[in-house]
Amino acid sequence: MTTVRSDDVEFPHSREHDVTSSPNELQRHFERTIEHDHRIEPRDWMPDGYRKTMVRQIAQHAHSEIIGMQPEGNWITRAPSLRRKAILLAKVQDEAGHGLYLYSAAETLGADREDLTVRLIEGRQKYSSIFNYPTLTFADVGVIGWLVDGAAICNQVPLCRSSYGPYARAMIRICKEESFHQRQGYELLMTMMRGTEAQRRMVQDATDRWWWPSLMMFGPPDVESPNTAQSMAWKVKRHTNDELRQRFVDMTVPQAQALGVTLPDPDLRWNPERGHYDFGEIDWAEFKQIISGNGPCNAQRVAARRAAHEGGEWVREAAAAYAAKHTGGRTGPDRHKSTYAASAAVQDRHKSTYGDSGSAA
Ligand code: BYC
Repeated sequence: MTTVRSDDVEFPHSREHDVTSSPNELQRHFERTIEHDHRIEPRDWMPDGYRKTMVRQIAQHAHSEIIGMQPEGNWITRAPSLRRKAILLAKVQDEAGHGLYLYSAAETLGADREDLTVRLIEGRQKYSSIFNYPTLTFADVGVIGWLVDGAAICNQVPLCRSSYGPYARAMIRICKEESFHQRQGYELLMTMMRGTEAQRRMVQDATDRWWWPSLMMFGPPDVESPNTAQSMAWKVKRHTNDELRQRFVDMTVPQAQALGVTLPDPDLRWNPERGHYDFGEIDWAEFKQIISGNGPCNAQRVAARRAAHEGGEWVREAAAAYAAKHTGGRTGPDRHKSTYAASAAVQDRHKSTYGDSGSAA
């Protein structure tokens, strides 16, 4: 038996095993990889359900980064100083980069980026609810950095230990940048709070509007989350939605106090028995409306994404023609496709040998 892992655990590698092992052995190997906290890599055998879950989550995450450029992008031309404009430009550009890492991670699972984009603009794939609210004043830029990026960090730091290798590695860099984004938001708000009474009112108003939507970013309550149990078992997610939401509240309350703003929740108070802050009921009806496409800005966000995609068609064509000329016909996505094709070919050989039962959904 070939062992390739560097630690002390005797560990068969699925690349060696793919063509010789039975479906049960493959499944066991996959489970042991997860159990030992190793990473699943693109060429490893994985159950179809795992692949689908990873494509779903990574694609939604990628779409969120790209759609998430819009609310803040709204303020680039109206930033109040050259310094604030440069910071905001850099931040929005970072979000584009995050989207690209994530689409690349999805491609390692055999997803096609063009197809994912079409699913997004046809409303067949989700993106984060948070980006369907309008940015009404420049204080929203600061509050997005503080609360939205703060929530993103709480949610995404554990994803650096997610079981799918390319996703976990992408998250490391994304989290470093998100933490810079959060600090820039907080610094902007501290500056405004030291300014005029009107500026302080703007910060409070933005906090009032973004607080509850930020809590919704963590997803439905655990009891209503259809994906959490399986994703936790596969170590895709390391904490439940409610655990991370609580962590965010506990982290943010002292930051609000230091800033001098009030969080808009009369039920928010320290609970010494639990060792956590209690907080009020989230408006889940609003959340459901938003993720069903009926939020204040859903139509506008998707229309802008569609226009950018259609307007960029000639650029993609030109880039593909240029790449084909310089690589003898092999373009970037094809490189991933060949990785996937190799992994799919191995799985197909299994199916022809053992039937479809090797794929545990
Ligand atoms: N918005 O069973 P559940 C950023 C969906 S980017 C919309 O709990 P799961 C940033 C969920 O997808 C922030 N949909 O699902 C960018 C599922 O749908 P389907 C994005 C939501 O996957 C630019 C259904 O509801 N972060 O921070 O176990 C500028 C049931 O939910 C939402 C990520 O994507 C939502 N809020 O857990 C600034 C992080 N919540 O497909 C900042 C990665 C849930 O079953 N993703 N849904 O119909 C995750 O960690 C998890 O996917 C979630 C949801 C915690 C979001």
